[in-house]
Amino acid sequence: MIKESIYHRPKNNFAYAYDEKTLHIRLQTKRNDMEQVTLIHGDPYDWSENKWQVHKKDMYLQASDELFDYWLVEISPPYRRLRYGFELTNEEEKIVYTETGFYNVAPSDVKLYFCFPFLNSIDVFQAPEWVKNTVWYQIFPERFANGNTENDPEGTLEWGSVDPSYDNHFGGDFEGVMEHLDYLEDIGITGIYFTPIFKAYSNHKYDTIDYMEIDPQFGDKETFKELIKKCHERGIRVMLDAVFNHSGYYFPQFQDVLKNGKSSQYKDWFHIREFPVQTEPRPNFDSFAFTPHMPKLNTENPEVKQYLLDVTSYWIEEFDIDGWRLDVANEVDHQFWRDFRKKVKTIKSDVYILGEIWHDSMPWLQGDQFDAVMNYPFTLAALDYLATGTITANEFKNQMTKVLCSYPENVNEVAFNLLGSHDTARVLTLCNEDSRKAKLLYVLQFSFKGTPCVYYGDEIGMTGGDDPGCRKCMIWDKSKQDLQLKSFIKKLIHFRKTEAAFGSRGKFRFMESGIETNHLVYSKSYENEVVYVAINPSEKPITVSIPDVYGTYAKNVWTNETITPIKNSIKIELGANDFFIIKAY
Ligand code: ARE
Ligand code: CA
Repeated sequence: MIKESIYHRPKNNFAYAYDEKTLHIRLQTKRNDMEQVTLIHGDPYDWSENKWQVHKKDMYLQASDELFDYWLVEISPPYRRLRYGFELTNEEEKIVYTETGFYNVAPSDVKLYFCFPFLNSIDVFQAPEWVKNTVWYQIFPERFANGNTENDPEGTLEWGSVDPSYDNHFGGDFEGVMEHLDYLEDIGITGIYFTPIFKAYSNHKYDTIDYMEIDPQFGDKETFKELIKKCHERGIRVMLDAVFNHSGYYFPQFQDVLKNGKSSQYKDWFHIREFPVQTEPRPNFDSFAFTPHMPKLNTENPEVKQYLLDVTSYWIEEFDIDGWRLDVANEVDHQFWRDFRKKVKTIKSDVYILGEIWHDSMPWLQGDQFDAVMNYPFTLAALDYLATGTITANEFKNQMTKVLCSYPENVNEVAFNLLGSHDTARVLTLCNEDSRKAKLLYVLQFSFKGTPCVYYGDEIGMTGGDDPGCRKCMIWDKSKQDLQLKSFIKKLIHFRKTEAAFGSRGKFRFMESGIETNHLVYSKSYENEVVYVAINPSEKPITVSIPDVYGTYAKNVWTNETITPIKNSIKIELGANDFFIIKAY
């Protein structure tokens, strides 16, 4: 037994409250090292005849990556307290692992065990329920649709006449979005994420001038109110971008510091390292990525905090928005986010809080800060596997297993799964414009654990490289839209809504990742059904077998064909660059 590989630590992704009654306990062991893992557990105060009363429950192998196996068990301690350890068995030996180390036999002293002190309801990580059923659509407002040329900024170019550059404008606005709500509703979209809409200098609006004003190029507050109302009438939620890490250069408070230096009343609103303030060659104040256009806000300063929390409440109270996406969330202090969450949830308890973090985000997902993060590790791995082919099916499986096992299951259920955004090259471009590859990516995205988001225009096959290439004007001319791709995505969205196991409640499990064939098979189960998904990105047809098929009946949900399992298994021919989605029940 390789003891060095055995790892567990309570109160994070290894031991957490799944809901008000249930704990999940996970253990990591070296891959293929254990035959069986059993949880030894009891209530710390449950003694009888001077003996601590212990019970046992087998854990199941939830997933494996390149190096490790991850075991999981669900348990509902009657008094919500738990002391526990693990009994590990392989053909060589049987040992017991607890907080104090390894033992040949289970120690009788409760003090030596791991401790989950109490399952307090208020501490349970709980994202808003509606998020699980949401299909997001990301809109970069300056490029979605121009509904009113009167608010166009000076120098606005003809819609789509040239490629986007760092500073050109095309006049997109709220009226444009309103005109196309039918379009969004028809595809099945139930949530819109808008990149920033507050008054700012640039075309992307990440350099805020006034957090209490709508940028005049998008419309006014009345129009925005109307837009929200119209969205809500159609069952579409609205999420805004909160750019609280930094302001813009033309934020009046920063301008005051530029003007009055040390004597400015706002000098502590930022992180100025020395006076006079200078921007060249590098700013002598903290900013986003060294750009002088985005001075970092001092969110530790109570005045700044109050100001930003007022902004937060204002847009919820007055406009009834449903979510905040937090820009550069990981560079802002945790204390700020804790207060932010309290504020948001007291005003409207089911507002969704989504952090923009590209890396491991466990510290923000403990229930006291965010409801989810943008799942860029998924984006990157999915694109590497299916778009550029730089990793194999097996590497994809390993990478995603690692990601999935580094979070609680209730966190994974609401992960924000995207294939691209205004910060990345477009999916189709990364697929070398091969829409067969893009379709496989959508199958993966829509069946994966978490909630999907479509970046505007991807659904009709728009192309574009890295920022600013990925911010082209939406194509509205139907003859230039890939309508086939659009109906493909629409069908997937439909399945998410109608097939329970396909949606985010389904329990996800990798089944196969072909070493030679490079194909991937996984399943999702929910209540009385299991959905099996297979993806074959290779140029060769393959045969995929699914052993131990669940239930009695099976059906290919994509083609509606009935399938008859033979001796409990299914064998299916899968063409090159093809997929299947089979439901067994
Ligand atoms: C513009 C140009 C860039 C140029 C930059 C230089 O487009 O090519 O390098 O200027 O100043 C906004 C605009 C951008 C603009 C930027 C700066 O949308 O167009 O760039 O402002 O003016 C990291 C951060 C993450 C951040 C990304 C971009 O962690 O928070 O970088 N994303 C948000 C928004 C952006 C926005 C800003 C932040 C600033 O979504 O749109 O940019 O408000 C790895 C790293 C990540 C890194 C990621 C992407 O994975 O680990 O940390 O994200 O790559 O680079
Ligand atoms: Ca306009």
